[in-house]
Amino acid sequence: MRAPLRSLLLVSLTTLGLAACDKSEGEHGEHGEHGEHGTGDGTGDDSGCAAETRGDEFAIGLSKSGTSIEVSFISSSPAPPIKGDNTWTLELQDLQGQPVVDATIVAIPMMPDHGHGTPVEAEMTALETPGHYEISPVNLFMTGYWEITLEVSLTSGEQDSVMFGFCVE
Ligand SMILES: [Cu+2]
Repeated sequence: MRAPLRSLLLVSLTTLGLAACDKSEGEHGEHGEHGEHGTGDGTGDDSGCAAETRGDEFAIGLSKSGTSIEVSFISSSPAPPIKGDNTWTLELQDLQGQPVVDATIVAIPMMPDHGHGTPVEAEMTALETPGHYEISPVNLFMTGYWEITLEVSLTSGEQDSVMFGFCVE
C-alpha cells in the first residue's frame, strides 16, 4: 500500500516541476528563469554560457562516434544552436567512412541541471545525399546547458547513440 502512494507522489512532483519550468519560461521569456532554477553561483551573470565548461564547442564538422557509427554536423540553423527551435543537418557514417542510409534518428534533448526534456518532438527527414539527415525542430526552450542524445536505429537492427552538449542563450 505504501509503495504505490510513494510513486504517485513522485510522479506528481515531477509533473509539477516540469510545469513550473515551462511556466516560468513561457511567462517571463528571457528573464528570471535562472533565479528560479538555482544554478546558484550568485554572480548574477545572466547567460551562464561563458562560464559553462561542459559540452561541445559548435562547429561544422563537429562529430561524435558511437559503437558503429559517426555522426557529424553538416549544418545547424541557426549556428551555433540557440534557445528555441533548431534545425540540424547531420551526416551518418560507419567507422569505415561509408554513408549510413535508411537509419532512424530520434533526438532527445535534456537539461541535466533541471531534470527535464522538451515536449516538442523533432522529426527526421532523410535527405537526398546518402547518409544525410535533417532533424527539426530540436527544441531547446530554455537558456542553459542541454544534452541532446541522438538515438540511431540501423537497418541491421543495431542501435547506437551519440550525445552532443550545447549551452544556449
Ligand atoms: Cu530547464
